[in-house]
Amino acid sequence: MMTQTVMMSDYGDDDTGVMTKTRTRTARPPLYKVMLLNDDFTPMEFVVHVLERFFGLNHAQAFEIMLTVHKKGLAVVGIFSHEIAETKVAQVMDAARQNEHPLQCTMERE
Ligand code: TYC
Repeated sequence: MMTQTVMMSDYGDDDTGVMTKTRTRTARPPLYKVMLLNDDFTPMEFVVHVLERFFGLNHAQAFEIMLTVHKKGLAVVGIFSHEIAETKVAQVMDAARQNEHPLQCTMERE
């Protein structure tokens, strides 16, 4: 059995009865937008494939985002922690390079 003694100091009360503890705010880790950029050469089917493979989108969702990029020039594909965002960007850029497409993927702090 565990026993525990709670002391005045645990409440920030020193022996004079003066409160000395201050609240510490814990910041949430920053998030990053991963964006896909349009170009005139990457085939639409390749972009759809990349979105399905690396962003867990179904075919309809992937096609819709691809069309948004095609029409507007860019779109946010997802929002992630720094490490996950870097991995997604690297996966897309590697796949584009391996297939000799100029597709560009970037990340930006939210
Ligand atoms: N604009 C390209 C085409 O007409 C298609 C495309 C869409 C390319 C999205 C890149 O991120 C992109 N073949």
